Amino acid sequence: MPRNRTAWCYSFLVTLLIKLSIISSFSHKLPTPPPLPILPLPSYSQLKWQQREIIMFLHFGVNTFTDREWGTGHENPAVFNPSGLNTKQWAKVAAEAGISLMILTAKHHDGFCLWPSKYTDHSVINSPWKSGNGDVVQEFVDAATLQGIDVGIYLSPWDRHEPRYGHDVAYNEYYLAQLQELLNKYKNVREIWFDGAKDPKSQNVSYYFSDWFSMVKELQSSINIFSDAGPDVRWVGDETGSADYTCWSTINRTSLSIGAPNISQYLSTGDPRGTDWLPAECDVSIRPGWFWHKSESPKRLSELLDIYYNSVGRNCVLLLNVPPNTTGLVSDDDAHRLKEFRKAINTIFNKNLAEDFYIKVSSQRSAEFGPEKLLDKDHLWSYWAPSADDGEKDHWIEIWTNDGGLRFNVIRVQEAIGLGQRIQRHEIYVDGKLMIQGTTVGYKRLHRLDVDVVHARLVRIKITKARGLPLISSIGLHFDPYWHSKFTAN
Ligand code: FUL
Repeated sequence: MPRNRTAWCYSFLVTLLIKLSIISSFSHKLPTPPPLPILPLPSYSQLKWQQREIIMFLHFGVNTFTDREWGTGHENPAVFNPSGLNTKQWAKVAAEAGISLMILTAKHHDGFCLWPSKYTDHSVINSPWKSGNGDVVQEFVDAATLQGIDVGIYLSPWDRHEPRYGHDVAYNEYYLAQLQELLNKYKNVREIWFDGAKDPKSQNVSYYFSDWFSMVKELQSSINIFSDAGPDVRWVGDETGSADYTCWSTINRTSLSIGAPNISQYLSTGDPRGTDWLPAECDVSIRPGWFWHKSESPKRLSELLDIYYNSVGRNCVLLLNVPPNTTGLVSDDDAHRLKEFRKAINTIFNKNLAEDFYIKVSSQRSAEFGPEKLLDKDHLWSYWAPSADDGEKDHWIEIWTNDGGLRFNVIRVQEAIGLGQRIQRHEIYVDGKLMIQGTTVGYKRLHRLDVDVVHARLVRIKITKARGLPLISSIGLHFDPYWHSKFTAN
């Protein structure tokens, strides 16, 4: 090849490469960053807790054997004698119900401890069960761990047995000693439960909550502390398994105190102006009582589904109590009902009918925040975001089909709560007709329509009021065959 031809080729190639790199540096568009969050935000542990949806509570202790709900504290430890206690069975029942966290009453109001506490005689040590050598808490933790289920502990502040109750310093020292005992011995406790229940006629004691909470976090930092007033999870204000129609995960903690009267409505709704992220937990029992009683039976499936819609479907976590019986097992009736409950939830929600249809949105922030994010499996960090300056008063999502083929009775909407809870009001139209006038959404909002089934062409979800731009992580249309069904679901 002649020399000047080689030089020409070389300079041509170099020019081409420079041009290509200039073009590609223009065409390589970096992704648009997520919008700014709106405070307050959940902590990492609170986000994990929220995704659990259903937690199992287990009330077990001397009351199981005395057929009471609140023990007197004078029970003889000899009454605690389960003939076939099998915590593996509890964990199996929980696993089959899709539960990822179980909370056990390590000590209820009667003061009887299910673990061999060295600070009291009122415990399994003085019971005939395993000749006083047993530890229910340890067996519970081991069985749960084996099933890959996390554990939580309830340690009743009110103690009707302990003679130190009524003496502030002495009782708080005793209580803190037991907290240290439990949280040092049993690792990876994910939730600790403090309630405010107490007979007004019993002695007065000031609980040193700040000391308790600091000690808990010192011993296990990823734990969520539940109480009427948090600091991580708040009580919803009732024991029916139901939150208010409007339910914010935000609230002002300064307006709360543990065991205070007249705050239940505030606890149930939360506060859009709240400066604390403190989501609500709805505790309810599968049976009328918290402890197992021979005369009682589990709630019907339809009742459990109502509870699910009114708790998980209103931005809360459901804490469902399933009490072991005198044998030390979850009763067959309860286990069976739980299995049905899980099956029903899966039947309703495993199929998202919206997936088969066309989704249109009022606008989008950029290519990364498009409507396809509404249908993927990530319900936290992948979300649709409208454009900040689309000139639209309301932001909306439409689900379309040309043939009227939408057949559903439940609508699901979820916010990207990792960036704050925002939606204050929303409306849902089906074929132009207003069907739902909703308020908050939060992690998950479920609307079960007041009809057996809807056949439609167009569903429009309109956000009419929000703290900032709404960020929606998921939507769904579902069919609930248990709703108003012809056969009785029981
Ligand atoms: C209440 C207690 O008084 C009940 O016995 C039950 O443990 C419930 C979950 O919390 O405060």
